[in-house]
Amino acid sequence: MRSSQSGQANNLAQGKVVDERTGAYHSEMDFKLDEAIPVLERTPVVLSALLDDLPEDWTRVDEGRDTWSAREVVAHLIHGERTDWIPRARIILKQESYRRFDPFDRFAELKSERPLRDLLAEFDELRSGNVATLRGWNMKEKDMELTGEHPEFGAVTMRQLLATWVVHDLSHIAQITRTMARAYTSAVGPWTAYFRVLQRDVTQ
Ligand code: NI
Repeated sequence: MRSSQSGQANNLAQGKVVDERTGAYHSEMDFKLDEAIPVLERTPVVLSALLDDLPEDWTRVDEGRDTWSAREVVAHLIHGERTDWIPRARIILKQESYRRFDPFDRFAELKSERPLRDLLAEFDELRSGNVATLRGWNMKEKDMELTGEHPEFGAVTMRQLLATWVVHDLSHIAQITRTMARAYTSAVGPWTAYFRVLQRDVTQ
């Protein structure tokens, strides 16, 4: 059964997807650009609301060796705006004979000591520009099937790249909130047992 919200058809097209191993299910959505963009444009707002002007320790705690603090995640997101999503989408859209992406350096520019407010402002500005570029391309459904070549995965579609951009945002927001929650692992005392996020083996 389809329900509608503010005149738009519901897009829970795939219905429930069952994990055969555990029997658990979740529902999924088909990728639609006009549903993806509103998430992409909210991420800087979400991060600024969460992090700007917070007592600094919250933004510097991490989850241990080789893990990232909130500051480092924001620096990583800035790097993605400059070098990953839109540059790769542009390579796909041009459909020239050489369509291989440059590898994305996940560890570039992480250690910036600039004020977090500057990092958040830069991320906001870059993302606004990139969303404007994405909208300006005015891509159609058929453009979503165009492909580029990922250095590890081989052929990937525009649809997959843009869906990955959204999931990348959401997973880093989850990472930041998880890292912050874990800073109080000892502080909550016995309540630790109630929170999956405080169990050290939970990484997502
Ligand atoms: Ni990432």
